[in-house]
Amino acid sequence: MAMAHTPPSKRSVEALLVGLLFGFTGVLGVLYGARTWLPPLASKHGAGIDAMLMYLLVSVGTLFLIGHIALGALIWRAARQSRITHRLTPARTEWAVSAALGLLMALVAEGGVLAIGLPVWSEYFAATPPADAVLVEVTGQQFTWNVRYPGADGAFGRTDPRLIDDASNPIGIERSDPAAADDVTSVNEIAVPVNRPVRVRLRSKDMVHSFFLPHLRVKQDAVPGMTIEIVFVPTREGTFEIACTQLCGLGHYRMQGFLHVVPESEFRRWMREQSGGS
Ligand SMILES: [Cu+2]
Repeated sequence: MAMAHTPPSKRSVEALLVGLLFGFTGVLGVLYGARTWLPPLASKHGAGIDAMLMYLLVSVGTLFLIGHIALGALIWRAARQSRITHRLTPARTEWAVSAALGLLMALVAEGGVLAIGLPVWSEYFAATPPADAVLVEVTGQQFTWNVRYPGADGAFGRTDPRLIDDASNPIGIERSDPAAADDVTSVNEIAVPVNRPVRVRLRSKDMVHSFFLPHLRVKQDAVPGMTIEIVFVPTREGTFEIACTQLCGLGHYRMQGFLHVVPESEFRRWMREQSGGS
C-alpha cells in the first residue's frame, strides 16, 4: 500500500495539517455563528424558545464533542498497531454500552427540550386565550398579509369567497353582516399594544404561507382551509419585520409586512385611523 512507503514523520505532519484545517473551520464557524445569532428578543414566550435553543446547542454540542474526541482517541490508538489484535470488550457489552449511550443522549436532548418547551407550547397555543388579548386575523395570500381586527363588537363579520375582490375586498368580507360593519382591515401592517397578549388567527387564501416574526420568536404556517391560532406577548416597542417563511411562489421574497408594537394610546389612535375615523 502507498501508506506503508510514506515515512512516519511525513504522515504526522499531514495529520496535523488536516487536524488544523478542521479545527480552524470549526472555530471560524462558531465565530461567524455568534456574530449572526438570533435578533434581539421582543416577546415573553420567546425567552423560553431561546432557552430551549441554547440548551440544545450546549447539550448536543457537548455530546458531539465528547463523541468525536473519543472516536479520535480510539482511531489514534488503533493506528499505532500494525494489525487488528482484539476487541476491546465482548460483543454483548458493546451492545449494552451502545444502547445505554443512545438512550442517555435521547434523554438529555429530548427530555430537556420537552421540559423547557412544553410550558412554552401551552402558552403559545393557549387553550384558553387571555381575556385582555388583542384579536387579529391574518390571512396570507400571494404575496401579501391581509390583516383584520374585529372592531368594537369583538366579532369578525362573515366572509364569503364569492365576494373576494383583490383590489377592494381581498378576503371577501360580507359588508351586509352587522358584525362586519366595524371590522378594521389593513394590508401588511399590524399594530398591537405593548405588553398585552396578541391572539393571531392565521388563515390562507391560496397556499401554505408561514407567518414569521423573528424578533418575537413567532413562526407558524398559514394553511388553506384551516384557522390556526397563536398567542404571544410583545414586550418591546418598535417596528418588527413580518416575513413569509414558506416558499410560496415567484413573489415570495417580497411578501413582507411590519408589526408595530406601540403604547396603548397610540394603538387606539391607529385603530381609529384605520377604521376611517378621526
Ligand atoms: Cu408566502
